[in-house]
Amino acid sequence: PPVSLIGVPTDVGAGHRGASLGPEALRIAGIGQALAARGVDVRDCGNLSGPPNPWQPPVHGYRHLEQVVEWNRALMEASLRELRDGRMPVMLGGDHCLAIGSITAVARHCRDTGKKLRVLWLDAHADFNTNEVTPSGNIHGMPVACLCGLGPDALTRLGGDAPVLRPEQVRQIGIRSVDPEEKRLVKQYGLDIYDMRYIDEVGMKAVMQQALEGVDADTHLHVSFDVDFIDPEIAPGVGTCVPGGPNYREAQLVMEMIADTGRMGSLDIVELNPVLDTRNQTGRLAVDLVESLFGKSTLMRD
Ligand code: DIR
Ligand code: MN
Ligand code: MN
Ligand code: MN
Repeated sequence: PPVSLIGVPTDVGAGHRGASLGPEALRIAGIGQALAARGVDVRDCGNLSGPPNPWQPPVHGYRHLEQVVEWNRALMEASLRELRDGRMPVMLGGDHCLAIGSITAVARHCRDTGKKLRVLWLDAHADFNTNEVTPSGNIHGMPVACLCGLGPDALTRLGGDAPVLRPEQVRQIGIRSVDPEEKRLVKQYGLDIYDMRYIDEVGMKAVMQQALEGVDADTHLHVSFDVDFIDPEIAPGVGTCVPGGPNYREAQLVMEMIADTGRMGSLDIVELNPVLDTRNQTGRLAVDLVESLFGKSTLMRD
């Protein structure tokens, strides 16, 4: 389908400033041209606007809740508009709090069109904190919990009904940093987590086969790609680096196997922080991986 790039220059959900510059870094790394070169019909919708970052401490365990709600409401509406227009929204983030608005829109669209929704969450983190257990108050550490109905009404009911997702619709890949109380919650909710230990043991190919099991012609696949998923040796431009992530080829294989399904209907690219990057290295790597998500393959498979 045709693609709509939606810039979401927010860092109100993060603990470092700078992810708000991510959309421009992705554009400068050539995301639009790269997709056009794949034969994709691309439209850049420009950036959404929202409240500035007030840089305040958390209140009741949430930092900038009001601003996070406002950004996500704007994104949910913009994304739903593109989906209803028959286009694939590609979110240029921005911090990972934006997945609340983006996935709420996708879930609504799936309900309207009778599609099954599967979410692939590529991340070093489980993003399943609540205000009661968060060590930071940063809402980018909470989107999966909010989507599963755990969180403030303003976020869990952005689209009206909650929960937006059942945990069994989510597959998390690359996880290697989960806070102690968050660990208890993901177990309680039965989240399907392919952590780095499991990836080491069975290999990325088997992991992806399992994560994509049951994806069929009636499935809308949403990919939420937190750039800190990738090993920080090759992707330093993120606010929360965790060593021991997928290497270049493992990350490519993930993208290639997603592309092979032909079912990706929406994509978040989040947490790229150009302030912490080296000559846009991480931005360029993200674009390289996104090309694979759209079917670019190596010579041997063409
Ligand atoms: C940590 C870091 N788990 C927190 N989280 C994320 O603050 O909740 N970093 N998502 O990207
Ligand atoms: Mn992360
Ligand atoms: Mn994340
Ligand atoms: Mn490339």
